[in-house]
Amino acid sequence: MRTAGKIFVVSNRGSYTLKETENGIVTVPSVSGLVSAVEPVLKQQGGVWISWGGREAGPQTKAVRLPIPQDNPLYYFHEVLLTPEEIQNYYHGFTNRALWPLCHYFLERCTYDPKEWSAYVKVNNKFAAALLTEFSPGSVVWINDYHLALVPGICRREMPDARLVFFWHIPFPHYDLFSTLPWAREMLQGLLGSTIIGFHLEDYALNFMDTVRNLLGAVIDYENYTVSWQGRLVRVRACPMGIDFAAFQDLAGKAETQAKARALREQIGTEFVALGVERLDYTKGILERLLAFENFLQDYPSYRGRLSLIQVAVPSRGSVKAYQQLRSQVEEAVGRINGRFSEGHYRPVHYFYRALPREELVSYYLAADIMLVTPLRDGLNLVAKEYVASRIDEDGVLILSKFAGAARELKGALLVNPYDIDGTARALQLALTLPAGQRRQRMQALREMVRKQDLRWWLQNFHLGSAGPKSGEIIVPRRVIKYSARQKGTAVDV
Ligand code: GDG
Repeated sequence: MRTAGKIFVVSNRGSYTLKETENGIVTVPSVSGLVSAVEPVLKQQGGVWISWGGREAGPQTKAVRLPIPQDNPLYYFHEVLLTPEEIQNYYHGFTNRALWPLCHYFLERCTYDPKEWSAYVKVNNKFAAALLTEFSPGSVVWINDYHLALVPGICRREMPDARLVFFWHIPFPHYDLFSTLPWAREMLQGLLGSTIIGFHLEDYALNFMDTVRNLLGAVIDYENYTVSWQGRLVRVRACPMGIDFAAFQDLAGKAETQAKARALREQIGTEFVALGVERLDYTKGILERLLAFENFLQDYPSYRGRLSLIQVAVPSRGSVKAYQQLRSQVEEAVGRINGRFSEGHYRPVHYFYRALPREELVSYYLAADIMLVTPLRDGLNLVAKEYVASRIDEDGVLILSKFAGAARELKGALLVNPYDIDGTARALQLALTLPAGQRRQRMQALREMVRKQDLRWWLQNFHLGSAGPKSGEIIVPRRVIKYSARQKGTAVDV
């Protein structure tokens, strides 16, 4: 079945993981920034989400196309099946051991393996083929993230006039780093099949354009953010994703959510509560945060017994060795801190290795005096925005890493360098002693920003709605980067 005038989303993982049971296929919700951002759009506009549901291809396994939700369909889930070799080489391999660490500046964690690259090419062709069976002219195609960089190039050959919007959700690193990838040119050529390529930050967009200029010799117009390549004009956009502010605000306003938040505070039992929530990933700085918390309790003994940290670590990429190692290290640190500082009923760290339902997550946000979002590097970070949107009481302090893309927008947060363990400990002390008036002022400013630049704002700005850019239309960037300065390698925002 084809769906006209709708949106076709393509991404590695979708909103659900599919599991086979005796009673048929069941859907288990997935947790990620991409899902949080994409699903509301699909629910609103209708269409098809093409993604891998986590199942292996096999002689008995047929790819499915499911209505979501099943009883009252808002969109369809088109499953792409991957073979065990593809899962190993494309997913655990090239995307998780090459592209992810590379784009987050962890060059020492990168493995560049030709076998894994071949699997990446093969799987990108699979996704492109699935899209070609679904696509109907006049629709928007929204391709997501570093897993599928080749899809625009492959599809462009078959659909020369299609509007292919690509969004890169993670940082795009500096040319020096990206060019260490042996297949960097192929990746860029794939991406340039898009009509528009979007990034969260101008820095990422500029890194991309510099890399394209240096590696492909494409002509870049830094003033209008366009790339001329093989007779086509590709637009580059920098636009940080927003969240569904109203949805978080509404959830936070519910009596049940507030009751849950109070119950959580009671259960923890301390005067102050700090919170960290993220996928268990080495980019998120969980270990460094735990060290900062340990140093804090060491250096400010008066807070022992008075401050607890809740750390929710959502299981992620558990079959990749680096993630298994991280889990052991995090759990060892939690054990050490609790061993050192527990007393009577007091437990310093409350650690959960699981995902919480969305309603419960919001009650955690409400219960936390301090939210610690301290990634070592992060494309944007939606958790920081969700905390702010949930704080309808205009209280709470956000401690935010300066290496999270969201730090560019979230003025009002206490910014830290997560590598500076003592600096983060000092920020905790500052957050705990900030007068109520200042907390309110900062939270009001944060809420204003997250409310204004919400998901709807982002969709309009990013031309993902039905009124997208016409061919030949030039998109003007929000700020102009001085061309001459950029050519010398330094960006100057004016
Ligand atoms: C990538 C980029 C970029 C987390 N724990 C639970 C839960 N979550 C949800 C949050 C949030 C999402 O997962 C995480 O989004 P982030 O943006 O913080 O991080 P990534 O997953 O790394 O996302 C990131 C993003 O893409 C969007 O472009 O911002 O930089 O790395 O929405 O709410 N949700 C539920 N239970 C949990 O325990 N239900």
